[in-house]
Amino acid sequence: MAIGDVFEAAKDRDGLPCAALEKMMGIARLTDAERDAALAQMPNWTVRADGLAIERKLQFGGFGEAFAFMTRIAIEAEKTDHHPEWFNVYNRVDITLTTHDAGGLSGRDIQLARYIDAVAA
Ligand code: H2B
Repeated sequence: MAIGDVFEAAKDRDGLPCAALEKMMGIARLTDAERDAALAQMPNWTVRADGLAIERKLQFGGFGEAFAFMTRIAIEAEKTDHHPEWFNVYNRVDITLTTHDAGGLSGRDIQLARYIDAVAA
């Protein structure tokens, strides 16, 4: 078996690198094809102009709702040790996801984006 096949086999059912693989290799940047395949399922997210992050803007009924949402995301971020960059004014939350440890987008950003979509739905 070629080494590339081993990496393929270590991906989870969403095609993202599994935790064991990340532990061995460091956090892998997504290829453009992996990024585009993931984003095809996530219409609320756009790729930042430099290609290194994804962005979504949300609006809520007021500050309380926005902050309650942020609290849920913050708890998940702490659990998974992966944190959003975000900007909040009153009922608006603008989110940028990128992986500092990878210098760009990784599977962790996709996982957090999916969580955010589920909470916002
Ligand atoms: N969040 C994000 N978005 N990217 C990271 O690379 C990252 C993080 N790294 N949260 C984590 C924390 C790292 O700094 C700690 C030491 O595990």
